Amino acid sequence: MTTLARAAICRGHDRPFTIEPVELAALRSDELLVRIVACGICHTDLAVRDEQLPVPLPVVLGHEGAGIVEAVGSAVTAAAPGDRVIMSFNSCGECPSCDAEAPTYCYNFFPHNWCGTRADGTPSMTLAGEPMNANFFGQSAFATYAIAHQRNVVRVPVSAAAIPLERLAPIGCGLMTGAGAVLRAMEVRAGLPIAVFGTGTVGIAAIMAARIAGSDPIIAVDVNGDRLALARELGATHSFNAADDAPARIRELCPQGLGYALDTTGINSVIEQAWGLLAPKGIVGIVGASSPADTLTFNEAQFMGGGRTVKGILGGDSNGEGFLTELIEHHLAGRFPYERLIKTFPFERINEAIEASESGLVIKPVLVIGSE
Ligand code: CXF
Ligand code: ZN
Repeated sequence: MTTLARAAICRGHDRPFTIEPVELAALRSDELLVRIVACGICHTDLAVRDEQLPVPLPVVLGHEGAGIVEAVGSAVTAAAPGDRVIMSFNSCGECPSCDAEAPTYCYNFFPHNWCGTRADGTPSMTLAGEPMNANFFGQSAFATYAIAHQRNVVRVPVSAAAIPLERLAPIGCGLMTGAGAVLRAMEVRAGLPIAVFGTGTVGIAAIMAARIAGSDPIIAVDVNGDRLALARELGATHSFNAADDAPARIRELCPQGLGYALDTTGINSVIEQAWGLLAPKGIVGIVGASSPADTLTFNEAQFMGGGRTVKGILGGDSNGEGFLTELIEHHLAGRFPYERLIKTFPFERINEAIEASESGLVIKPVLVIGSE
């Protein structure tokens, strides 16, 4: 049985998203039909709109969806009809990365997340009878219904029954990316200094995670004073304006160097500065999107001599359900108060929500698409 839905169609950077009637394909045995309650907006959605990533347009975006399972295929064990679920990225489950519980580095990431169809090339959605690109991150959740998969659906634990889905939705991408960079990818050790460059969703999630890990000091760097103030409220012990010679201020505060630096900006000069601030054995984590043509330069003696690491990190090295459940537990315990970043918008106001994100007014816009 197919499903009628309404979805926000993205046709490129110079066109507003338009909400139009679509039809979702009949469920396969390993798929779930999710009635979407809410979906966060992430910069990756906008990078696709702007054709900076190889996802075909037009397309239905949205990859921080949460909702209620409406139906499941015969082979699905991840959730059952009526379950509250959050969705994250999809993966193949069969490659060396997936075998090693590192699905953000899935060898088959593109066909499972970004090719516009199911991994086997069949469309999962039509618009006016013609195939529409969808299955974005295995969900395309800027819609009233989405087809999800056994591997990208996480059941909300009973302990979080009182937390609304509009708050849980964004945990499956930006928040997981920042927190996981600190807690999983860099395995930050207590007592060592960390600096986080950029205080958007990913940077502030990293700062909250650094507080959980016991980093000291925790330094936030940005050009936006309001965001630096928020970073201080949520865990940063120090904040420096990037325009105010932040590297010199960091050197003054941490003369032995940083144990960890996390770049969320994707700006080459910022990454190279961060690298130059590392203590022996220090790690600089790179999570910001940069231009595909960019090349970084590091001094070789400093690199090898101090045992320093430059680490590219995708999705915070999340392993899916295990890490997302851990983050929900931190949130319930008050250690991960990311609700401070969220502002909700009705689905119909998707273009306004995007504008609020791009102007810097709102850190994490979340679309409310249906009721619980
Ligand atoms: C992704 C990148 C690939 C792994 C999961 C998260 N980021 C999306 O914005
Ligand atoms: Zn994202």
